[in-house]
Amino acid sequence: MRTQVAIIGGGPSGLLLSQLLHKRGIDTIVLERKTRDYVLGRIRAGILETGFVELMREAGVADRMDRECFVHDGTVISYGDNEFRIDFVEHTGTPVVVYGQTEVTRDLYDAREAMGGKIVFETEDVTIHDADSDAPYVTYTTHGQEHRIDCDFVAGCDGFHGVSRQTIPLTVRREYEKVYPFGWLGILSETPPVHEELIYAGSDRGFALCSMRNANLSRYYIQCSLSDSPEDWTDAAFWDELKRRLPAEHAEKLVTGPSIEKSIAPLRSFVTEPMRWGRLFLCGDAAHIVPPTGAKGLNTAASDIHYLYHGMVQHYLDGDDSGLDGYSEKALARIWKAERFSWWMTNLLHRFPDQSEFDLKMQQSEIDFLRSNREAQSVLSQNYVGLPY
Ligand code: RFL
Ligand code: PHB
Repeated sequence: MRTQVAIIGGGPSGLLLSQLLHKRGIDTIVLERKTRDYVLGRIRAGILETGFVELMREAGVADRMDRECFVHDGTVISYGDNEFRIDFVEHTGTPVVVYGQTEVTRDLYDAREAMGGKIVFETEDVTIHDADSDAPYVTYTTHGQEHRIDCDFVAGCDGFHGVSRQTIPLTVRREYEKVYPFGWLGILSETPPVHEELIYAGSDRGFALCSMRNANLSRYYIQCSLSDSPEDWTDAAFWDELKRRLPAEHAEKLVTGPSIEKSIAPLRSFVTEPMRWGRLFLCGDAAHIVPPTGAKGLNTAASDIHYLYHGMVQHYLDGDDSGLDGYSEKALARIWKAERFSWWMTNLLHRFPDQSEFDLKMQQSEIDFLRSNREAQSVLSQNYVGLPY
């Protein structure tokens, strides 16, 4: 088989790139390790920057999103019973959009299938060969049979645990990582959200987040210990702990119900440099991870796809390689800012095991400053709605 761009990974990054390139007449094959249902069963991001929304529109897959999404002009931040609101639109003129990653991915799969896009599921042993030559190729097996795809470029969109990043030799690759000493326990429940906007809640017992997917589907998280497993937490214990971390006014209004999904995500900051090696380009979680506190993971994947897509279009349609040559530097410049913001939001609102009394005072002063200072709120807003591409 031959294609122009072999895409490893059928998550949001790989599918969005495939769909955008297809619209410009550039041929791709997507290789996904799991089944479509498995990918759609992962409950992840909920908040989209407008840059992401515009990319979905450009890809021709925004109709359902435009109909069903919620637009949020701001968010609530609380500590104990004290809360304040930050108005993104007042500070930046831009809101964010609430539309789940599951729905984004479903829309992309539907569009790829409708256009006859080539997606191979349940691929095993995907291996990238000769990425630093002019003739790269990818081999994989499905149902016991080995296949080979010759291509011009390989896009590594296979997430944090994928093979693409590992293909770059350690003599070239430099990795930066911070692992946080806690995780997020998340549940999904068919209950109305406790508040019309998200609530990011710090408390003496740890962080909590009230988010949503739609008018009768809520997504809640609490900071938990890394040694916990979802089975340790009954629904009743989760709701009790969540209420303790929210301002009383919201805790009283919280509608509880059975969880329909419960999982724990560890928190990590991670960046690999460079994001390009020869004809291999890394995108999304394959190249970088942020703790979810700033809602930046999927959104940084989208900015990578934006840069790579435009670089590929320049290459194929104009014979100009400057976009591809500048990809790594340009993508990383935006990534590091999102890394900083996510790290800062995480430090602002979580309880750390080794925090001293002094550290707690610093955290409290930072929250007080944010509450009372317009410029600080503006800085948070600019980062939250997304820095320009
Ligand atoms: P994905 O989604 O991990 O997709 C990679 C795909 O590659 C496949 N794969 C392989 N395929 C073939 N061969 C191999 N060897 C392969 N290895 C892996 C995998 O099966 C998978 O289908 O990466 P992608 O596409 O880069 O997308 C990144 C996003 O999923 C991620 O950044 C976000 O979910 C992060 N995130 C959030 N991001 C936001 O922008 N806003 C949020 O509100 C937000 N909330 C979150 C989040 C992530 C969370 N978790 C669970 C980590 C909340 C949580 C709890
Ligand atoms: C979510 O709805 O899953 C969500 C929202 C905001 C975040 C992280 C996750 O910062």
